[in-house]
Amino acid sequence: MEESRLPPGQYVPRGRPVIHYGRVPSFKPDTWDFRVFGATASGEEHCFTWGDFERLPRESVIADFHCVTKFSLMGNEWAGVSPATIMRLAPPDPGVRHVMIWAEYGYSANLRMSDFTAPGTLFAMELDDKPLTADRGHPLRIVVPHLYAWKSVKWVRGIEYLLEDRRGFWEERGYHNVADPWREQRYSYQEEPGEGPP
Ligand SMILES: Nc1nc2c(c(=O)[nH]1)N[C@H]1C(S)=C(S)[C@@H](COP(=O)(O)O)O[C@H]1N2
Ligand SMILES: [Mo]
Repeated sequence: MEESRLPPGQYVPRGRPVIHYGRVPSFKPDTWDFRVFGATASGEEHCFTWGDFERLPRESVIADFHCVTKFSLMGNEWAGVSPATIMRLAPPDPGVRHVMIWAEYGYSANLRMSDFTAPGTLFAMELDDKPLTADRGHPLRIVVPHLYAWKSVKWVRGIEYLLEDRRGFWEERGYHNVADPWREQRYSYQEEPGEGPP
């Protein structure tokens, strides 16, 4: 393992830990939907069924990911739908600078638009050529490999375009609003002016 691939304070564990808050939701394909709401260009909400979502063009990304509890999972190959595809079909208002990712049971994480559209960010449906397992976020999770992994929301059900930044689940509970592991942005007390909502 190249030393340079591991952000400060991180280690590579033996297994591949699965971690989340609360229970693993069950997937019901008939009622599952993916909603794009908030500050859309048209002002209307967009809604994708599972059938719609499955037919979207897929891309893949190979990336490491880094949990703030200090383990890193190296060399994951994710396949799924790029944020650019969603933004093309459900465009944001030009003033949108932030996105809230929403999951089952109300889990959420906020992203700057620049992190949402970064090259490694993907709405993943597969990991290492297999559909995601239930505990890794089946049927859909976002991966934001360049930020701490609490931003890589599992069981995603929608996104909300934001004109003003707002904290998500862990960001409200003392974790850093931006969450760059290379800068060890772990906790909200480390935030510099401009890195979080007032
Ligand atoms: N919906 C949801 N997504 C979540 C979480 C969660 O509690 N709920 N935990 C996050 C955290 S803290 C981590 S480290 C990663 C873990 O992903 P993994 O289980 O695939 O290792 O999922 C993230 N996504
Ligand atoms: Mo985490």
